[in-house]
Amino acid sequence: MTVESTAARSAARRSGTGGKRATQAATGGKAAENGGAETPEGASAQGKPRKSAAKSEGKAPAKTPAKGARKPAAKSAAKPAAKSTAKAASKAPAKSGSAAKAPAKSGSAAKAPAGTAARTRTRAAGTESKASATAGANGSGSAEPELVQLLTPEGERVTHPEYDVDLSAEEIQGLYRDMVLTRRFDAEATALQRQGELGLWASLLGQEAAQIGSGRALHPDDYVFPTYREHGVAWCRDVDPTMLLGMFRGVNNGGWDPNSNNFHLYTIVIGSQVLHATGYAMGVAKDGADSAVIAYFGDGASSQGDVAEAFTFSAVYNAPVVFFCQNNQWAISEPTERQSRVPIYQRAQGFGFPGVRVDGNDVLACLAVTKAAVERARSGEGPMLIEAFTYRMGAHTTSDDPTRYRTDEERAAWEAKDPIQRLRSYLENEELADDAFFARIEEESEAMGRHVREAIRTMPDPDTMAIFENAYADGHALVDEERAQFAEYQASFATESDSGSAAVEVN
Ligand SMILES: Cc1ncc(C[n+]2csc(CCOP(=O)(O)OP(=O)(O)O)c2C)c(N)n1
Ligand SMILES: [Mg+2]
Repeated sequence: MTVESTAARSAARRSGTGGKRATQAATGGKAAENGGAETPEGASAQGKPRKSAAKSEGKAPAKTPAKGARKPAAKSAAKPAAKSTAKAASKAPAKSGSAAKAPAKSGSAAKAPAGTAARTRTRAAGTESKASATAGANGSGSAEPELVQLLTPEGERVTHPEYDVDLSAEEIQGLYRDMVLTRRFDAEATALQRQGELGLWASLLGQEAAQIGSGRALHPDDYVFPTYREHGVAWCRDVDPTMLLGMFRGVNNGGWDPNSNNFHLYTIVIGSQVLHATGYAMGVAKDGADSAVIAYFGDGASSQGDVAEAFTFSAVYNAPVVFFCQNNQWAISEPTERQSRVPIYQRAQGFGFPGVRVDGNDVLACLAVTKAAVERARSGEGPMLIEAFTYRMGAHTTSDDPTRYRTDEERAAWEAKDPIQRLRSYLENEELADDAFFARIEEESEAMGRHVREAIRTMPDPDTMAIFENAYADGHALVDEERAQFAEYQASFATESDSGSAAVEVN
C-alpha cells in the first residue's frame, strides 16, 4: 500500500483547497464560485481550443468539423434572455498556487520504476502536459496520449476530427440536470451512511460526466453491466435511485430486476461483470439482435484476468460489447501506475480492437465517444475499449481514508476540472440556460434529497430468515441445517412477554 509521509500530508493539506467547491457545484447554488478555476498547467494543457486531436484507433463516424475549430454554440433553442449572474464569476482568474507548489512526495516513488516518480509529480500538479508525461509510467518514452475532448475545463466548446455531438440547448440542459441530481443523490447517500442508515457507500463524486455521458448514449434495448459505483448510469436507465440503497443498507441482494431496465445488478467481484457482459453480447450476436452491451469497470479491474479473458473472447467472437473503463486514477489506494505500463486504452490494440481515451470529466465527449462505440457494436464491427480519464474525488468507499495515500493538491487539481461546473460555464457563457433554469434544478435537487432520506428511513427490514433463500435453486442440506440453527438462535431472544406468561407491567 502506498502511504506518503505525515509531513508531506500535512504540507499538502495546508495548501489544498479541500472539497468545498465540488459540493457547491453539486447544489448549483454557489457553483459559479468554481467557474473557470484551473491550474496554470491545466490551462495550458487543456484550456484552449485543440490544435490537434487525439488520434484514436476507434474509427467512429466523424462529423468532421474543421480541425481545432472553436465550436459554435448549441443548435437552436429558445435562448433565455437574461444572462446568469454567475457568468462573471465563471471568468474568475485561475486559483492555482497550491497545486504548482505541491510537494509531490509519495512513499511509493522511491520504490517505483524510474518513470513513476516523474509521472506522480505530473499528476499531482494536475497536468497532462506532454513534456512531463514523456517519462511516463510506460517507460517507453512515448508521449502521454491526448484525450478526446469537446468541452475544456473552462467550459469552452471545441471540436474533434473524429467525434462530435449535435445537441439542442434542452438536451445539454438535460445532461446538466442528470449530473446535478446524480451528485445530489450520491451526497445524500454518503450522509446517510454517516448517520448509520447505510452500512457502506461507494461515491461517484467526480465521475458524473463519464457516467451520464456514456449512459445517455445507450438505447433502451442495450444492456448494461455495472460495477458498484455506476449510480449515474443507473439514473440514465431509470432505475429508481432508492433501489440502489437497499444492498448498501443490507436489506436486499440488489434491489431491482435487471431485465426491467436492462441494467444488471451491481457487481462487487472486481472485473467479473466484464466477462458476463461479453457472454451476454455473444448471445446477442447469436440471436441476431442489433442491440449493444456495455461493461463498466475501473482502472484496477483492468488488471484482473477476467477482463483479459473478456477482451480475448469479445475480439475473437466479434461480440457487440463496449468496454467502458473509468480510470479514476485509483484502485482503493493503488494508483493507476501500478495497474498498467501503458495507457489502459492502448491495451485494446493487442487484443485486436480499437481503444480510445476520452476526457472523462467532459460529458459531451463521453457521450460522443460512447455513441460511436455502441453504434459500431450494433453494426457488427465488434468490441471497443473506452478509457474515460477521470478522478475519484471522494474516498473509495465510506470505509476508506484517502488522506492516507494521496495529496490534497492532487484532488484540488482535479476539482478545477469539475464536470458539472464545466458544463455550467458553457451553458452560461453561451446563454443556453438562465438563472431560472439553475434555480429549478436546485429545487429539484433539494426535493431529491428529501425523497431519498424519507425512502431510506421507511425502507422495511427484511425477514431475517430470508438470508437462506436463493442460495441454491433446489435447496441444500447444509443450508437447511443452518436455517434451523439460526431459527433456534433467534427464538432464544424471545421474551417472556412474547410467550405470553409472567409479563410484569411497569408503570
Ligand atoms: C476479485 C476482487 N478482488 C479484490 C476486491 C477488493 N476490491 C474492492 S474495490 C477494489 C478496487 C477496484 O478499483 P477500480 O477497479 O479502479 O474501481 P474503483 O473502485 O476505482 O471504481 C478492490 C481491489 C474485490 N472486490 N474483488
Ligand atoms: Mg479506479
